[in-house]
Amino acid sequence: MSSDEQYDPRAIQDKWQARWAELDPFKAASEDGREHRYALDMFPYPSGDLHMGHAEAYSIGDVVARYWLQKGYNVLHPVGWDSFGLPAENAAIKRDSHPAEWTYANIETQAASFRRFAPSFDWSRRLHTSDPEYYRWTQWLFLRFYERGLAYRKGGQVNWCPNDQTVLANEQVVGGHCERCGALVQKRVLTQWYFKITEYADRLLDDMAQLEGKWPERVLLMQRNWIGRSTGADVSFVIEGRDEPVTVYTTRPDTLYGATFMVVAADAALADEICAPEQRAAFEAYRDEVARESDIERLSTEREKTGVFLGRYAVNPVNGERIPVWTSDYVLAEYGHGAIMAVPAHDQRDLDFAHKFGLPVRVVVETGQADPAETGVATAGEGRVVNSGPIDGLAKADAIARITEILEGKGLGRAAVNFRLRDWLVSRQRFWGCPIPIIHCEACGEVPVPDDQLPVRLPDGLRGADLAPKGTSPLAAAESWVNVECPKCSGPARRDSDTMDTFVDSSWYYFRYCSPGYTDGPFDVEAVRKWMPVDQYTGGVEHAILHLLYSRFFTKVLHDMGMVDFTEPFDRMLNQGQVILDGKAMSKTLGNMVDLGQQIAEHGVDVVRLAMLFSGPPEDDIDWADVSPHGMAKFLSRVHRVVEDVASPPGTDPSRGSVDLRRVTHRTLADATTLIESQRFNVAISRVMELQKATRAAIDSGPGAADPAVREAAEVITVLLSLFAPYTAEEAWEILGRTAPVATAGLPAADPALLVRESVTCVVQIAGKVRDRLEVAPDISETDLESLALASPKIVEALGGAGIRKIIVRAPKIVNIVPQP
Ligand code: ANZ
Ligand code: ZN
Repeated sequence: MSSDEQYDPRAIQDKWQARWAELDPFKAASEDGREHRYALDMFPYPSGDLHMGHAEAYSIGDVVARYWLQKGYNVLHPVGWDSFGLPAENAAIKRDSHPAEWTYANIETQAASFRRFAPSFDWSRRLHTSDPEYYRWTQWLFLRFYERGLAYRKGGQVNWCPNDQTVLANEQVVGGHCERCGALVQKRVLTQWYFKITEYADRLLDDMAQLEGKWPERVLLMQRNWIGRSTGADVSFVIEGRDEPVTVYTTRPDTLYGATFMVVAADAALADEICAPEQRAAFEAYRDEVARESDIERLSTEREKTGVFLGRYAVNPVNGERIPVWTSDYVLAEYGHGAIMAVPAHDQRDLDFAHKFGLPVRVVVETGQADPAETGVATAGEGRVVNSGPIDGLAKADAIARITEILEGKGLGRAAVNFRLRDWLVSRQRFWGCPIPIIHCEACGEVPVPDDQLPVRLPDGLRGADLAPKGTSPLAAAESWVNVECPKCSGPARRDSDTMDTFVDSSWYYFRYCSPGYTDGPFDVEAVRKWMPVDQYTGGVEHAILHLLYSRFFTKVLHDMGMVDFTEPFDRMLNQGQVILDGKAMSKTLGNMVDLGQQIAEHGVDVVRLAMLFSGPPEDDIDWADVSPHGMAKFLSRVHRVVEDVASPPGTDPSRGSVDLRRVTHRTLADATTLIESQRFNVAISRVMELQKATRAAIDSGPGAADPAVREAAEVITVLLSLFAPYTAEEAWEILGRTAPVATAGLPAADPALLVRESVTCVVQIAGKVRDRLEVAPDISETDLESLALASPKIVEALGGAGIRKIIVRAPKIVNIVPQP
């Protein structure tokens, strides 16, 4: 290319996209002795084309993958689609088509956009979770879970629209109403499939020790809170007129003497069972009201407390006191034992309830704070136990230990642990998902589909209105599909007509990438041993809880099955921020969307990528209004010109070049490595910008374009730029007379001899006499120099403990200390 040719981002995109397709530089290699790295991006859901959020996430993930490539590692950087899910089904109903049509058309659109956006994907490993070759193994895994007792059925609550007569997914419930018709959503109990994730609750918590310092702290915190391990005690209360005592779970057994009433969850079977006849009508009306509330509403501390007296009394096991039993919505049926002892003096919810219904308040922990009965503020802090017989005077921890011991001794209670985590409800009454590979036979019960009959494919022939919900799963209507022979007794049987939550599909896709075409199992154990755990996982913080928890759970089960030898799938995690506009997250309703395709058409891919990466640390939000695509475009064309000006041939030995420029080049190389490894991509880019400036200056007013150091600098700029702006870098590499692709050119090692900063000698005097000489940086600050001087052993010794009257610092040359006389 001649030197007067302009930098044209669009032309180089078309040129290199075609060349890269031929070169295929990003295929992860089979074993070849190099170190491995696995860079994983959260795979996309195919809803329309890629948007700004994708652009950001994949730019970030790509820096990491491309950095590892330049370091010479064998890199696995795959791509695939999370392609089952409700939006495809809704689109199919609306357009009278099949969800696959919408899904695969969108995948092709996204794939084309990805190719243009140019992440360093290994396209040969591409997968779609809705392909039978993939979901065959989702079903296979389901069956292994089933055999281990980790997949089971029980009655579970679903959202039910009484008008549409259908089950609603959580995302179809908006503010308690059906998204389709606006009717008030009800709770219904249906038999559902669950994964027993609670069996792994302790390990999911404890194994987080492996992730400390490698995952964002807030993600670890969210995981911890979601699992919610709490410790306390189970305590038995006798209910008058009932043989079996009722157990309550409490984290504060030290407050047992302060229990002034009991509360049973309105939707717990116990409430229904013990309700006295005269209270039944009130109770049932209340229970129906509660059935319409979400757990979030129920646990809100802002709402006024509601409840009904059940007309019964319980007996406090430690002091024999009779306390009334109430029902309320703030106690949840599914947590602990669905019933609590209420201690209004020390629990705010209980205090609010006591105030509303005129129930007594008794202080049993003296905290020094004002009386809760008067202030309306429960005292939850530390203090000394009072009014509590044998545990009076004890501090909280001792009181808990002592009372638990007493209860255990009398068989009235014991120490207990509770988890907030519930089993994972995996069945969905939906069409576009992975069919559950179970057959129901009247004679044999649940019968797993034999492995050699997998996959259980989705039935053909259903489309459009056939997929609309009809009370049960649309699959149940496909008679010829549903009715099968029992694999065990050959009698008439029916297929399970539910499909799996799409979170099941995404809980194991990263294993599949290690051996995508594998036909003897979900993955080749050896391939997984080679590539995994994932070295870095990049994706949105919106998946910080469920997706990661489920993936961690799957990995632990696979570990217990002997299929993998690690227990955590993702070694490091990076959550990118959001792309926002004028301070608000981009959204269709706010109308503040910026169209990615249009941005790319206007500025080119490299500018968009660079602008995203340069805007700040990757975990921060990007306000597109603050981003300067024009500044980035200018920088790229400056790089282009520097490269065109290089006047020495490829392979020129840089060692005879300008030392000043070489120092900048090697300092940039060294710093860029550290900056990229600590994910400060924006700072790394600004260092490349500085190097570009220094090179420009060397060409224009320094040793000139033919100096070997200029070529060295231009090549380092180009290789570093390939992490952020691959098209411009590739074009530059060609102009420099090198062979494509620049992506695997390799990062030269920084020469330590060129990293040594120059130093100057500083004289340290005491009362005018030279006592020490220090080698310091020429730009050292006065404060740094002063503390360096005072820390010198020779100075400490010479001062001999004398105080200091005055210090005069003239950085970097002289420090003069005037001691006390
Ligand atoms: C008496 C008490 C006194 C309590 C006190 C707290 C403070 P975590 O930490 O979440 O495990 N509780 C127990 N089961 C419940 C349920 N099904 N629904 C709602 N609340 C329930 O909280 C456990 C505490 O929450 C328990 O300790 C119980 O109230 C309440 F000064 O018992 B506590
Ligand atoms: Zn049978």
